[in-house]
Amino acid sequence: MTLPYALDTITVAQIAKFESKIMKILITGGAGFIGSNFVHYWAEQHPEDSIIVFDALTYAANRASLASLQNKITFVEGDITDREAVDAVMAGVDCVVHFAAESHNDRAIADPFIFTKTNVIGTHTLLESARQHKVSRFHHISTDEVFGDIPLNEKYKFSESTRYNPRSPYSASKAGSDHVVNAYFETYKLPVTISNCTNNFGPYQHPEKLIPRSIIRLLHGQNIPIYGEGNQVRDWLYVKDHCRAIELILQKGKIGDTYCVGGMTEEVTNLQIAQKLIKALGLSENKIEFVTDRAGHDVKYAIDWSKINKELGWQPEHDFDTWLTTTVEWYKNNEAWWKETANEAESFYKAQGEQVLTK
Ligand code: NAD
Ligand code: TDX
Repeated sequence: MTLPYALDTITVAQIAKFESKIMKILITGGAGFIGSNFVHYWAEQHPEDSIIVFDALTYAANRASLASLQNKITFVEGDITDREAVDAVMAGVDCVVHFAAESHNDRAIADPFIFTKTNVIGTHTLLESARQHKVSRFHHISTDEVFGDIPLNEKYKFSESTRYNPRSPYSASKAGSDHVVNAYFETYKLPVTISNCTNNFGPYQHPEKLIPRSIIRLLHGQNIPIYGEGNQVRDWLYVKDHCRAIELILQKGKIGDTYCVGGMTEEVTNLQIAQKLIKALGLSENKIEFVTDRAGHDVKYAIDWSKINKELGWQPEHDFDTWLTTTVEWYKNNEAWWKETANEAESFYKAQGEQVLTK
């Protein structure tokens, strides 16, 4: 059997596409948090490109995130597990940037099967369609959670060579998707790249996630619900820094390679984040409560981002505290964007039996 492409041919073709500047870019999950930030970023940085957003508009999507771009993008509502819909949108596409996924750990614990369906079958469906349509680049957005977690007393970090060891239904489904992406590179020479990034934060993040949930609850005069003892550590990455990293990978990344993207230079626990948010909102009283812990809660994630720094010249633009202040301001000024979904998120947590243990 002849392979659809020779690797050298694809590399040259891919470079030619990116140098020619005009590109048809398909962004899956573009109505979600990181996807919508990336659509804004790409439309601003590459106004000549044709942008198609493909999104199933699940509970996690918010059309309002793209409202100001209405005349600059094509929005297609569709499911990445639907091969016919995917084939229809893939025609003529040069580059796929794949964000669409079920992304929330607490929902994966409550209802895991949709995670395997969307994240593994959906990614596989896109890959097969991209192969048939001979796209010049498929970039897959993944997570540091595929590597498992790091004991709190250990100082090592995850890197591109860390063995996969997912511990939750969400991270297992993301790990599965990464393996299928790599298989399409090895077997069919589909020109892929992968980025494994850490916890993102910033505008347009669903109120179910720690930072927006905490800010919104403080704005409502409520407490921040901290799981367990709050000593868990995440490697926070501002979403715009992440968008710049993806752009660099698309422009200069090596086909078939993985890039780890993280943000922090020092460790900050969930409890410390809660304290920083209380201070940022000018509050002084104790606004923290300890609630039911997450099942199988990963204690620490940390990423060594030296590869993307050395090879592509990427680094975060500002430190965590600066970006956290920007984020707090955004939520203060955009209540209309989060009001409804914040109520839905709180109903979800209530239905899961979240209980206050101590204050
Ligand atoms: P999100 O939950 O905010 O948005 C996901 C988007 O995908 C939504 O718009 C949703 O409607 C869409 N979607 C879900 N199922 C779909 C389907 N079957 N077909 C088409 N569209 C579908 O997610 P996010 O936080 O923006 O994460 C984006 C990507 O980045 C995901 O792949 C996630 O695993 C990865 N990631 C996220 C983080 C983070 O901190 N948020 C960190 C690392 C990696
Ligand atoms: O109310 C809360 N209280 C709390 O203590 C919530 C919502 C979370 N937490 C804790 C759990 C985690 O230790 O805060 C930490 C962050 O939780 P999330 O915001 O739910 O993120 P996390 O589970 O770490 O996963 C995120 O980063 C990696 C994204 O949701 C994933 O999609 C990504 O892959």
